[in-house]
Amino acid sequence: MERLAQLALQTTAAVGAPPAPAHPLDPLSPQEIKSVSNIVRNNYKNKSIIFNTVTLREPIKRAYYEWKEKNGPKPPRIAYFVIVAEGDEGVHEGLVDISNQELIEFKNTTGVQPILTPYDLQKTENIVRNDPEVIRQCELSGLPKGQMDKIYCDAWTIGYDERWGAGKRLQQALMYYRSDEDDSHYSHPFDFCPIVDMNAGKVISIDIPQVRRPLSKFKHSSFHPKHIQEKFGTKENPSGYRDDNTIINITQPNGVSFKLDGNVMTWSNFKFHIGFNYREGIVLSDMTWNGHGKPRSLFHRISLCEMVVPYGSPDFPHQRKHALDIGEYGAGNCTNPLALGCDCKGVIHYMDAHFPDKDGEATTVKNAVCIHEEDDGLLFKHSDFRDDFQTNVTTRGKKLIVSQIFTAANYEYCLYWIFRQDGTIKLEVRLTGILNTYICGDNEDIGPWGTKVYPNVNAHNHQHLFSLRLHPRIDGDNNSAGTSDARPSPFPTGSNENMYGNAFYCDKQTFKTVKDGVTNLDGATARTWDIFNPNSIHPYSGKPATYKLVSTFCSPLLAQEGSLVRKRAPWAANHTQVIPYKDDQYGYGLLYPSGDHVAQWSGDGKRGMREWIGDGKASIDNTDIVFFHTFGITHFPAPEDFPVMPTEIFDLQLRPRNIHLENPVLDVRPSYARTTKEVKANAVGVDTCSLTVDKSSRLATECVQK
Ligand code: ABN
Ligand code: CU
Repeated sequence: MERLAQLALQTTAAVGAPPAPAHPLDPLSPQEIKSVSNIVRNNYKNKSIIFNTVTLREPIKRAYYEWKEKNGPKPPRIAYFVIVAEGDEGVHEGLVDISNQELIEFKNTTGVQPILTPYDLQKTENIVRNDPEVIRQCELSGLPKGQMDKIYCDAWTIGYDERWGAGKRLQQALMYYRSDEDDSHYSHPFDFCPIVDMNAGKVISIDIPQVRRPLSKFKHSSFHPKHIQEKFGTKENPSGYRDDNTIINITQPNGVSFKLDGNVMTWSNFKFHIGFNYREGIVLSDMTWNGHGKPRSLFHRISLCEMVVPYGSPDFPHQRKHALDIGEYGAGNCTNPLALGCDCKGVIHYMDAHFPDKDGEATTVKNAVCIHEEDDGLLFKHSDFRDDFQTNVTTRGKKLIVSQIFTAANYEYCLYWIFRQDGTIKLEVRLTGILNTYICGDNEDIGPWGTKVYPNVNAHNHQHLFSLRLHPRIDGDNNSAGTSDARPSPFPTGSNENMYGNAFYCDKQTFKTVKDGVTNLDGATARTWDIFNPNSIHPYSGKPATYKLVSTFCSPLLAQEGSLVRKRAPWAANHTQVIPYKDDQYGYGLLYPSGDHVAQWSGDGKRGMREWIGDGKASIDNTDIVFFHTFGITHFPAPEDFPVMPTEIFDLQLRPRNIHLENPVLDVRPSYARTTKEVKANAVGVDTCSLTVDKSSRLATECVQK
């Protein structure tokens, strides 16, 4: 029996244990974080330690459903921690049983490095500013003496550099100059890159290009109001902002239609748990659909489990730029506090997120998760031409949005998990923030590897690729997956089977083994993917209950075989991988496809996805599976992306197919409905949307322009 399954049998909490939250998947509370830190600190009394991670170790799937569905014991509260101990290589990591106030495992893992926290990033700038050789290089580049307070660096993990391997904890400092504190430093990159040993607290090397590029003398380009005023302000319009700033509000006079019980959301027919952790950020679990009193399970767990941003410049040391932002920094660790009416509009419910600081005290990011509803346009409509379209039913929909925004140094990633009333689950990503920039000389030919987005500013080509992790549970634990391709009939025009040449069909291939599950988008066949329960057959269509993944923003990974990024992000080279699910010894498993400790992994050996794929022979048909989907875009920068990018939007959808008996939104109250008889009798029918009813909609001609 797994250790956690054994622990699940001991249900009483020890004296001094903090109260357990209501739901076993709830993130650790501030009290729980503190209590874990105390236990860990006691165990490392003789060492100087820095807390890196304290997070919930989610219960194994079986224990969870035994509690949830079979009246079994509540799974124990287990925390996973990572600390860095002075003088020790690698990480110290382990597990604390919070309920029993007991350290149940701890070890020093070497050859790996921990995730970078905001504390680690902030520390580096000071180290760099005070290093004599960095100061000399800044001055050589043209920085006047005594201006080191104007030097900034974006601290990145080194990725992997074979000169040092994984023995030291290293950052590469991407260097910039800010002419004043409110400037955007990305207009003024330096050409050299210091390497910082974080544990030693010093610069250990500086990568300096053979051809030097002096610091740009061009004025910075920025985007704060004072800079907009400088750029565009006129006597008539001092602010410089265009004057089309009429307000659009979302009004919900009767409040929201979602219900939150702690972290458990009920909205429309959906029910699911909203979790949040340092690494994946938002995690949606135990998702069910309850249509007409029949609850059905859909997904056990959905999250973004990894991402990579590989850059395309062949010049050393830019090959090191391939941030695995979720595994190396954390979509949770880097999450923003959100502002009411700014980041999302309407009637908002927020959830806070809690993390340990370096001393193990709990810190809180207020308003880390935003939950709200918006109008979703038409849900369905039909009118009858026979009476000039007066007979009609028009039903508007609304959507539920669970969102967060995280900042990966220069970039912002805005993540919107969107639920539609018809059972569709959508993930929308909005990419904004600032391009990673590098200096270019006045007349330099930068080749095809980037774009000059501003004088002396080269923005390298790059990609933003995500791994979406779907653990389905459609009508039960045994699920399958496969491709779905639109194909013309294999029979030629004029043949008995295709006399007129017009026949086409949907070619569905079920993945039998892990090897089959490694597939790619095929634009020529409008490929989608099915995740389905082969044991749950629709009474009309005879087809299995399915969630269909529709995802077209699927750039191929452009780095070649043998490249560092291909080795370190083995999941990124294909658009799908499907793995039979296995619990970890100590909890929920198969989480991170670039491994548990991503920073400074060389990409060699079997970790994460490479280990899970193994020889590819394992069966994935009609069993408990995890479906990984790589999606994202390739970004060839343009001047329009500078000094800050207008949001670039890409998305994907999971749509129910052969799950519901018929259109699942027939029971959404129509906005307007008039039958043919009502039209003939001049009766109104149902009307919740016309100008006489909906007081918030008006004719533009009747609005006073201010
Ligand atoms: N994109 C690299 C990165 C992410 C977060 C923090 C620092 C650097
Ligand atoms: Cu980009």
